[in-house]
Amino acid sequence: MKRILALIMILTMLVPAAALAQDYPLVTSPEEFRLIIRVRPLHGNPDEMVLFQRIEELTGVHIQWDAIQQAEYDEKKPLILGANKNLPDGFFGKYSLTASDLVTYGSQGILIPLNDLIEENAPNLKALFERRPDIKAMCTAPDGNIYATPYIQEGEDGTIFSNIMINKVWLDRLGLEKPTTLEEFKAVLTAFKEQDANGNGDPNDEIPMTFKFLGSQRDIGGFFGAFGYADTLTEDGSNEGAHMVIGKGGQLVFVPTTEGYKNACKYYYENFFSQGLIDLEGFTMDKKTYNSQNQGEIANIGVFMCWNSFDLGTVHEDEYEPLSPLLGPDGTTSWGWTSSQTMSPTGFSITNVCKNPELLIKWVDTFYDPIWSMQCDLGPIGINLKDNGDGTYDYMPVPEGLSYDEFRFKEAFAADGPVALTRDLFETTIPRSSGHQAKFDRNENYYRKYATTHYMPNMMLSEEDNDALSLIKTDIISYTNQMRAKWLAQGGVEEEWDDYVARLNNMGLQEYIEIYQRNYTAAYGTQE
Ligand SMILES: [Ca+2]
Repeated sequence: MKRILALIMILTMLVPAAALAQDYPLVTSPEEFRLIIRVRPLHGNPDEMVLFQRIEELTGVHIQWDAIQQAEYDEKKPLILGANKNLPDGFFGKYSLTASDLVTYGSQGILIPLNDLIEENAPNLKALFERRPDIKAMCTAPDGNIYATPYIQEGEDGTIFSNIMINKVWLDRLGLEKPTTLEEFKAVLTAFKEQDANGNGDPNDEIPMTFKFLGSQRDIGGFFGAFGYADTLTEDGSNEGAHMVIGKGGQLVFVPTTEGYKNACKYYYENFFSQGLIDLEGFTMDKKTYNSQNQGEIANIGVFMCWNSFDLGTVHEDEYEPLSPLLGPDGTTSWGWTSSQTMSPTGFSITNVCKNPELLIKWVDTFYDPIWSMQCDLGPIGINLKDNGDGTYDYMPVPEGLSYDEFRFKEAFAADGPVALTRDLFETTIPRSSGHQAKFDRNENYYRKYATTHYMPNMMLSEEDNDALSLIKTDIISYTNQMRAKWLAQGGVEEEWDDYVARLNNMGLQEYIEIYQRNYTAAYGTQE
């Protein structure tokens, strides 16, 4: 039954798009555009990527790629946009512009509105917007204009970032079960710490649990959910709403001034950090140090926070199993989820110097055809993917000596392209890689039912709101984060709480909440 439904879904989804498909090639004589593209160290040279060569063969459009490395991008971008000189015809890719760039440079006329261009020239995007009004809403700026096409990747299920992995070999050696409550978790970490869990005769070389403070999926923001709401995982809250979550009736909540947050700080300090059960190095270590742990001959980490099970390398990966969020003292818990990691309003933008925006939008619309989206993100058919001939695809084996990502990023603009890989496509047409499948399964089997804290989504704010936030946001976020670290590592939350709340209010916390609330309500109403 599920398969039949899936088949009907593909047919209803693809047939209208196919009927409206572009006429290729798009031009009868060669046409050229110059595009800025931000490349990661892993990406191949865009001029040599098989993906772009095939798109050129199909469309007849030549692209002069102006590639800028990730490390230099933030420095170079404002020079290109700010001076409004030497503008390219467009900006290509998820990180080529930010949501606030779209509002700023869109309102100045440097980026042109795409609404009508899409309506008239972009059948794939038009079909996507009709099928997924939520995506269209995300792409629409406060002034009603669409200044960029989106990036959508729902295959891996990045809606739930953070996973907990626990060493099953250690549990078995010590005769312990997987813990389900914080109390049991404390007993397990205590045993890991004291009972030579890795069995090498040295009772002092185990780190019961490691994490990286505000290091995204490596953080323990999710653990606050055992006392109410899960909290932000990143330093500035980007992608996870800056400590803001969506409460009942679409009312936003600033988690770090809730009673549950206060209780969580006290509990984790008293029961875990002050007991040496969670590594204090987690507050200061960098990402590279974090990821290079556990590489010795014998595993020395009991529990770690991660996106993938191989985030601490593959040497001891097999010893670990996923752990569900632990239940708090009242028998409940909540884990965080977000839509912002899988959906971004920035995929491709056109500037006011482009002489033929109709052709350029037709060209980029090609990337929103499901099969070209797939190849842009996962690699070209015949290189990274195998066509099974029945409307489905498989992964080609990774050549000896390359990692999967090296293989994937070489010939395609993996991870950052203007693509729409929606969840339904992964259920019908596109395979998940083994890593993506594992992440998807972990989320479904261990986290989904606890994922009740919805982090505030990224929103495109007006320039006025962005300006108002820029005066207060940094202070509020950095003070909040600093106090979270202090209370977890050293305690003192109860004594300092009232002063802390008063100080946040003086910094403009109520205005901060009001700005986000107004924008959230305008976009989503009372949605939770
Ligand atoms: Ca040991």
